[in-house]
Amino acid sequence: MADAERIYEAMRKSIETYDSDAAVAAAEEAVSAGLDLLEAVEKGFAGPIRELGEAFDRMEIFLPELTLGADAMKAGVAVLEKALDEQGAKLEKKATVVIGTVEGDIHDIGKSVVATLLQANGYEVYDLGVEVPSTRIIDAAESHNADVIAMSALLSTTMLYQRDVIELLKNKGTRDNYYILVGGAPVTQAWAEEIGANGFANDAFEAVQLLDREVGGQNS
Ligand code: B12
Repeated sequence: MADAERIYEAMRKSIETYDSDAAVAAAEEAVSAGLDLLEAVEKGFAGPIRELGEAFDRMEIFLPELTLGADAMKAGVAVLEKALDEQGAKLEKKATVVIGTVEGDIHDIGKSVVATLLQANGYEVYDLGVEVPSTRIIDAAESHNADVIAMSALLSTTMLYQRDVIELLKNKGTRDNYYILVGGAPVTQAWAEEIGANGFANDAFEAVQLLDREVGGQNS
């Protein structure tokens, strides 16, 4: 669809030029044009932010620019999230999910996309934010009577906290109360198996499919 391509291009450009207002405007256009919002996140925003990350690795841009690009993406994604939340509010709840980015890790975009897509697909989601200490994740899972604990880690150093949470749960004797889902750029299926998580997903779409298969519907 030509209109979609034009909107994706405006979204891409907003990230490349670090322009939050343009990101919001393009995201609003995506919503009013009725585009598939997950596809819009991937095609419009996620590709360019990863390219900025690569430019950062090559030292062509520096941390302040990467941060501005991420801020633009967050502003645009917030618009898409709001629209997705409204879709989710109309659905019957499938299960309760507590999600957060683990201790020491400030990356929140991917985690928020996963949280939003789960919510849009009928899950009750408690998003604990970023840099969440392991004990807080466990406390929140208990207090919300969660079925699923979902943990994001974008750094190879912080993914160790995904294991930490599982070990703490084992020590408390409550490990089997939860379906534990892990993800984030450095996380793999092999890592999920090594630490004794129940599932791993590469992206938000896969996360919904996996939970629908494994836990979805248990509360309905
Ligand atoms: C944007 C970005 C930042 C922004 C974050 C802004 C924000 N508010 O989130 C800023 C500039 C602040 C930043 C900071 C840093 N960053 Co950074 N960052 C990135 C970058 C370029 C993109 C991440 C992103 O948002 N992608 C877009 C989203 C949509 O994709 P995603 O996060 O991968 O999420 C998808 C999947 O992974 C999955 N997913 C994610 N979470 C979960 C959770 C579950 C449960 C499931 C199922 C799935 C899932 O689904 C998501 C949606 O489809 C990556 C590069 C990359 N290729 O990932 C580096 C990257 C992650 N950063 C890196 C580093 C090193 C840092 C810093 C340490 C840099 C520094 N020198 O200060 C700091 C970290 C500080 C800290 N303590 O956390 C490294 C990590 C290397 C490693 N393996 O350890 C990377 C890989 C860059 C690189 N190649 O070196 N970063």
